[in-house]
Amino acid sequence: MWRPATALLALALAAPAAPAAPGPRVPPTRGEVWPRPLNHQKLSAFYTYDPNVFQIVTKGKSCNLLESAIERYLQVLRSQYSMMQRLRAKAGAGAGTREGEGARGADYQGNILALEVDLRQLCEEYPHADMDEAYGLKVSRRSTLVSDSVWGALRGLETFAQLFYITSDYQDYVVNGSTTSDYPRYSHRGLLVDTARHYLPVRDLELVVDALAIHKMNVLHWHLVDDQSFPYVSERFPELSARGSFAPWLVYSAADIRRVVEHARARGVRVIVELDVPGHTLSWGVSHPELLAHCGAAAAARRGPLHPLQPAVYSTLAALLQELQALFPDHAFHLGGDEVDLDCWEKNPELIEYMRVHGMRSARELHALFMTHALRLLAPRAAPVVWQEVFDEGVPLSNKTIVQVWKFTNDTVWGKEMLDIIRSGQRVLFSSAWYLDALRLSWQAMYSVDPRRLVAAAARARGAGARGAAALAERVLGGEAAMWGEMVDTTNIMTRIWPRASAVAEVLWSEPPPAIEGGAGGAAARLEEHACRLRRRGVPAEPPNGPGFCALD
Ligand code: CP6
Repeated sequence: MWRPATALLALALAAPAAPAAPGPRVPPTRGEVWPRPLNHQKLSAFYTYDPNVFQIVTKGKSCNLLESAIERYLQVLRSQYSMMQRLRAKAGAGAGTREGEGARGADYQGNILALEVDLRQLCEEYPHADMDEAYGLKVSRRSTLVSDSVWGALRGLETFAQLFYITSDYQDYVVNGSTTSDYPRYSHRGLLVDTARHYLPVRDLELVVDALAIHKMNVLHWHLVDDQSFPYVSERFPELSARGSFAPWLVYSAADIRRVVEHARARGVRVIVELDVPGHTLSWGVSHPELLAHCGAAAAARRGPLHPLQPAVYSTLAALLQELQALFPDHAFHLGGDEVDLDCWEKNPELIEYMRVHGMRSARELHALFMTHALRLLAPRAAPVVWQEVFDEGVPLSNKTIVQVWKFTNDTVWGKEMLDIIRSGQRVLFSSAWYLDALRLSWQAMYSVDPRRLVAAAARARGAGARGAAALAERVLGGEAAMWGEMVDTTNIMTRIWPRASAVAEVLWSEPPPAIEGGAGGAAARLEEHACRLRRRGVPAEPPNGPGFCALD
């Protein structure tokens, strides 16, 4: 729905243009891992990969999750190797003059033989908010990957695969010796995907999850329903999607959802569903007009948000929440609460009367009343997530509640907003700087914002000491890049997301550089390699840096 607030935001987002990128190409790095590991030492010694020789074996604990991940990564290496073979064949004469292994130089150490995976603890079933993702990796002829948790093993396997590269003469697929010890700075590293403004096929959602895993991102935030469509097939209320979806087949059944959740689980990715209430719910009204408030006295008056005094609203919501919490095992559940059309409620005679009787000065208090009731409908174990308005409007929130900051203002305001939320006892997710639908936001713009740094700066500005500021900043759990769906569907969503969201992934996993590193090993060069890596792994990604090329088959 187009409203002035959104229009202003769109203008604000249109202002800073991406740096023009003419001139010489940015040469890609080779075998640099994205997001950059916290500690990584690379040797000049290198090994060739031969699919007939190389194997991955488990040494410690194992489980289906780990075994199938190992199979997937063996397949990644095999397919990259055959891409190299095709390039070698096409490079043809001139490139083929090199003779024997001697030509590979003094650092060449022969074939890499194996990776031993040493998992120290039993596997967990589902990824979760406090999962351990740390791992250690040593690459040599016989490489080792050590982790306490299966999630760390998954992250380490991804790093291992990314260390391999096709040589500049297209003759070999190789890996350098190295040692890595790595873990994430932020525990919540997510991407929002909106399946209500345009439908996305389940296969696309799975590909998005594959891409998240490549980035060691661990949350798919599924904005399932909105004004424009209701694609979720409810067991209790099938009419919601039967009448509220774009078309009868553009829906998500329970089986579809289980498929996405399982695909994500296997890759260490949590799926957090959002059922956005009480605004952004016009699609509910196609089959259930009685659930929406009229914005006026006349029967013909326009309908707005859910009716905050209607018992059927809460019984319907309770049933939907119960179904969705059974389908989505993650404890976090996003209830939305953003952009509620309070003007509409203020025009409704019944609500005007209620506000008068209860001494409410604004419809903000109705929003607070609605959210308070809605939050109580979640299971006791749930960790509720809400958009920032719910905090701004004074809804009493438990300390388990997570508040997601999204408004696009400026970094001083973002820092203050996050600090206020933290001081009130809640934890924070940050999205404001990471709108992928804003075409003019470059990867550099996304890369230069670190939410903890903003909170620490806001705390210092209010007189906190360095240690106090750092402790407050710790309450930022992480953030999410947001791919709102108005202007994307299956044709263009991947290149709209990648590789700009790669910048967000690195902010959230790695220590942020004080400034974007330039030069040969800098972020641009590494992203140049990474975007091509994404394409070779089947993820469409647009060129990040202007002129250049990606060697594919
Ligand atoms: N849809 C929903 C949206 C937005 C929000 N909620 C949104 C509005 C403006 C901008 C970005 C996102 N499209 N349901 C706000 C969280 Cl700039």
